[in-house]
Amino acid sequence: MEKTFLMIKPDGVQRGLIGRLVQRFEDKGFQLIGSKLMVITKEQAETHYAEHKEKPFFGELVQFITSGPVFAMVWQGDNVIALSRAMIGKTNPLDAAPGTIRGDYAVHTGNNIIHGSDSPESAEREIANFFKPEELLAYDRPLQSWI
Ligand code: RTP
Ligand code: MG
Repeated sequence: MEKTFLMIKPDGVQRGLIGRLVQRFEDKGFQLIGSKLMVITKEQAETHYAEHKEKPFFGELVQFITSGPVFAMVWQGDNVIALSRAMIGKTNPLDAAPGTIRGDYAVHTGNNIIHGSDSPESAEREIANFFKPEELLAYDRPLQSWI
């Protein structure tokens, strides 16, 4: 089944949103198969955001994402990559529709609460950057067939 990497950024952790955000993905029907509260290293941050290396905001982005604890998660489900991106909303909260996470909780692009992988290739790379294989659990949920 498809997997994605979601990460509640330092602003989301500081604002006490972990529980509410986890709830949204559980309510949708996705399965949490790994999670941890962690302060990510500069190296992990630079690898994670490597596609933005040449952008003017790269330094600020790495500084922000390493500035405090994040809540790193791996979620599983059919089409979880695209569906969780839809739940997260557009990068700039000005464009993010109400009802999306960024639409509901964010005001500025720099503090946009949560990250979600944007493709199967990114998901695989990002999961490997933050989790060891043994930190991900496979477990049956009897109600899964109703989702
Ligand atoms: P993310 O990777 O964090 O899930 O966000 P995203 O896919 O929606 O957006 P992306 O283009 O990958 O940008 C990564 C993060 O960089 C910051 N950013 N700042 N100042 C700016 O113009 C700017 N553009 C992007 C945001 O924090 C964005 O989430
Ligand atoms: Mg991105």
